[in-house]
Amino acid sequence: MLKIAIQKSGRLYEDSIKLLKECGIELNNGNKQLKAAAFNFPIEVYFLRDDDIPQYVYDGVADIGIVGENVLLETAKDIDLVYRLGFSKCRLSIAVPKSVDYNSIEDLKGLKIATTYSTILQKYLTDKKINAEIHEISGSVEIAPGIGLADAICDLVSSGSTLFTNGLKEVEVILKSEAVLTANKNLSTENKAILEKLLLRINSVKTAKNNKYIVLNAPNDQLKNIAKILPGAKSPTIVPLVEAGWSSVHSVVNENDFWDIIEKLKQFGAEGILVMPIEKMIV
Ligand code: PRT
Ligand code: ZN
Repeated sequence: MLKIAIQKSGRLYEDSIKLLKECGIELNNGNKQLKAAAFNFPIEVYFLRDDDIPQYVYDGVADIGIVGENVLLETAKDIDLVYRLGFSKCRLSIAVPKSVDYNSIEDLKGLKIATTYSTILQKYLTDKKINAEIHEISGSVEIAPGIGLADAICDLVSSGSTLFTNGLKEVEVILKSEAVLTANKNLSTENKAILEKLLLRINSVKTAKNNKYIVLNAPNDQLKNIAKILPGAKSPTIVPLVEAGWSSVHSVVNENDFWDIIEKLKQFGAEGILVMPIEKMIV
């Protein structure tokens, strides 16, 4: 039985549960209890505060856990980062009052910086050879400059509206963070095998999200050109249409190249292009 720790409530909770669901893992009960077993996969889910998850994974109370990379790095526990999950994206940044004339990182020298991320900030300042004072506080970091507690802050930013409403501007990005799957370094052979199975499922869900299934009609004299730009999983499927001289082409395209490919397909005379989401993709 593999024990996975996820956040009990907060920004990571819903996407963590959704991921398990997309992996076909059904839980017996909600997050009202401390833990819930899955009835169709050998996994047990522990609902915890995100800050505690790295410690529990390190101690082996949980075998694996989902946390923000920011929390993983701040707690600095010796556990593995096994998969970048791509949700709860944010950045850890330094911000100063809007009125401050800021030109380079040198301008942080001698300042007092309020943060809840003192470990990551200290490492960053040391690496950049900046001597500044770190003032560790436990919350509402964004109000620190306004009440005269600090000259600058170091906090998580996503839309930037918290900084904006507090009269601050983002001047340095220290870390780009997202939710990650972490694991204890000494998993049993049995649990390693379960983790491998889980990773296969996670990977197929993530790959599917990054790809689209595409179907189109093309004139036969352009099939060679079209096959070149639609590699698909291996190569495209080509089926003749009833109408002479035309074929239907089926393939898979990556989200990143999507519009480039569509433009080229149109140049090669493709018609009736259909694009569909893929639920799972095992490559
Ligand atoms: O109760 P528990 O301890 O489990 O939860 P928590 O309150 O400590 O964490 P929670 O749920 O707020 O965040 C969990 C994780 O979500 C973080 O560790 C990050 O990895 C990730 N995440 C993504 C964020 C944000 N985006 C985010 N915007 N965490 C916090 N914020 C806060 C930020 O601290 C600031 O106050 O939102 C504000 C800034 O947002 P914008 O949109 O105004 O820029
Ligand atoms: Zn927390």
